Amino acid sequence: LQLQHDLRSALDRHELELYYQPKIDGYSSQITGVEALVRWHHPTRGLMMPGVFIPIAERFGLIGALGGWVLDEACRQLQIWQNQGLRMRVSVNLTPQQLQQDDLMDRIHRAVTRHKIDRRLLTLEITESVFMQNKDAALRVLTRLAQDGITLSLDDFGTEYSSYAVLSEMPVHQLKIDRHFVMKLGTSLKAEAIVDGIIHMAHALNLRVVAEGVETEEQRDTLVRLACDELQGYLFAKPMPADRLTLWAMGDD
Ligand code: G
Ligand code: G
Ligand code: MN
Ligand code: NA
Repeated sequence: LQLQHDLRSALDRHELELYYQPKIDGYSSQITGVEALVRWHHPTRGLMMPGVFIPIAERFGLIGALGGWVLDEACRQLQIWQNQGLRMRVSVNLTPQQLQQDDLMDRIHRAVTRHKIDRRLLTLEITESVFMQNKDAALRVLTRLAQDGITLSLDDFGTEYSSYAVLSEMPVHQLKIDRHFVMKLGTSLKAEAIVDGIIHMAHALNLRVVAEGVETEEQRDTLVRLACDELQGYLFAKPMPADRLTLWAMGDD
C-alpha cells in the first residue's frame, strides 16, 4: 500500500496539520475550547481526512508516533493561545489502541512539560469502545490520567454499547452527545427525549455535556433549553487551521 509508505514520511516532511473546531458555552456563547482534528496534506492526493489515514496508522504501527505528534502540536498551539490571552482548553482524540500503548503517559507528560501547559486545560476524547477489549486495563489508564488532572471526555456518546456501566465505573468528566441525536432535534420528539435524558443523567453524575454536530439554530435553542453545557458544530464554525481559529476566537472572523 502506497499510502502506508507515504504516511511513514509524512511526519518528517511536516505534512500533518491540526485543524481546530471551537466549542461554545451554551449560556454565554463564549468559546470554551477547541477540538484538535488532524489533517494530512498529501503531496499528490491533497487534503486527507483522519477517517482515512488513522486506521492505516493503526494497522502499520504508526499511530504512536502520529499521536505523539498530535499531542505535542496541540500543546504547542495551546501555549501560543495562552500567551495571546485566549483562555481556552484543547481536546485531543485518542483511539482505543492509543490508550493501550505503554508510552501514552510519557508522551502526554513530555508534551505538557515541554510547552509548559497547565494539564487541566488538556482534554482527551475517548469512545466507549475502549472498554470493550480490556476493561480493567482501560480503567487503570484512565484513573492515572484523571489523577494527573487531565479531563476525560466520552466521545460519540449513545452510539456504542454499555453506556450506563461505563458512566458509573469510569473516571470521566464530560460526555459528548453524538451528532446523530443532535441532527434529529426539531424533527424527532424521541431524539429530544433521549437528549433530555442524557443531559439529566450526566448532570446528576456531575458530568459536563457537550453536544456535537450542531448545525441549526433550532438545534442550538433546543440544546440550550435542555441545559446542555457546551455546543460544537458547523453552526458556529467548521474545523480550521490555527491561524484562522485565532482570528475567529478574537472576533475578527
Ligand atoms: O473531521 P473529522 O473528519 O476530523 O474527524 C473524523 C474522525 O477522526 C473523528 O472520529 C475524530 O475523532 C478522528 N480524529 C481526528 N483527529 C484525530 C487525532 O488526532 N487522533 C485520533 N486518534 N483521531 C482523530
Ligand atoms: O468522532 P469525533 O466526534 O471526534 O469527530 C468529529 C467529527 O465531526 C469531525 O469529522 C468533524 O469534522 C465533524 N463535525 C464537526 N461538526 C460537525 C457538524 O456540525 N456536522 C457534521 N456533519 N459533522 C461535524
Ligand atoms: Mn471527538
Ligand atoms: Na464524536
